[in-house]
Amino acid sequence: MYPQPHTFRQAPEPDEVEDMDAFPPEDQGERLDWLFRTLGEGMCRQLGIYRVPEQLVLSVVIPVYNERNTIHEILRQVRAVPINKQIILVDDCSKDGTRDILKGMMETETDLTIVFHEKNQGKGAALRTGFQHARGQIVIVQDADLEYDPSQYPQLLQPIVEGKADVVFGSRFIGESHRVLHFWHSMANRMLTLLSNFFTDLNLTDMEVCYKVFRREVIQGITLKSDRFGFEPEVTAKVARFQVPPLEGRPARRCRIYEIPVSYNGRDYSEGKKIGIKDGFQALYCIVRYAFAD
Ligand SMILES: Nc1nc2c(ncn2[C@@H]2O[C@H](COP(=O)(O)OP(=O)(O)OP(=O)(O)O)[C@@H](O)[C@H]2O)c(=O)[nH]1
Ligand SMILES: [Mg+2]
Repeated sequence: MYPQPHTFRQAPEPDEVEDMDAFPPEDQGERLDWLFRTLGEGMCRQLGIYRVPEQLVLSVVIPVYNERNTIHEILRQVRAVPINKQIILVDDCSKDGTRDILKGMMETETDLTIVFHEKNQGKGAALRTGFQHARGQIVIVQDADLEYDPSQYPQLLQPIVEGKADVVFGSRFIGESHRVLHFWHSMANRMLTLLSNFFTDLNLTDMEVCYKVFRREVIQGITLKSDRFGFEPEVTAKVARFQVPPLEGRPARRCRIYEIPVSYNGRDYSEGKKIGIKDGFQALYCIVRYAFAD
């Protein structure tokens, strides 16, 4: 990772923070125990009730570019998730007033780590900066628009919490509710996923999804180069190749990847959708490039 020109304010280390949204509060833990005893594991799962260990800290990395209409609401939703969190916001040199909003928050909202890029570089570059500041055991990517629902974090984390996965991808195409939008856009997504799978030998259904969750060692052990939306195919190719180092007699192994259905409240171009055909071609290029090169 090469250094980015940026200024930042680092929130206190997660385990030193006293007034974080600590979870579960005592009675919450008891309530969960009661639910698990009464309903059983299987039923709780079906109802979307999951346990997240109290000592777990989730680093939520939010790349932000011109999101003044949604920044307050996305932060409210992220904070409302009952998990210990480190929230990292990376402003990618917004021009619509978002930067001033975040500067104001630096004074008052001490639970946030806020980083400012001095020039616009793209989502991939913003994420690289964010990952460098991550201190939690697990790291999730959260877009700053309101297309994805943070209340799904407990479910997305579950395969890692249970020790079954090193990386979890959300998927908008396997069952959860989603807004019905453009046919050709979703076809392009599926074609890009297919081509990516062809080279990575993974059977993902949604390579371009925002919700990607990593054990911190994995994402900090990968060197990322794409500045813009090439991040998605690049990180997918590199995760597919990533070797988890040997541990306590266990040999090195490939990363274990899970997919979890996520809901998707996609926005339309009239509502601020920015991604376009150019980004599709860039993704295509990145799929082929990172299949063969690091
Ligand atoms: N478009 C864009 N987004 C950026 C940039 N830097 C950071 N981001 C953030 O990256 C996230 C994803 O960007 P979006 O434009 O929503 O991309 P998307 O969800 O793939 O596509 P849309 O359909 O346009 O929403 C958002 O949180 C942006 O604020 C940038 O240079 N351009
Ligand atoms: Mg978006």
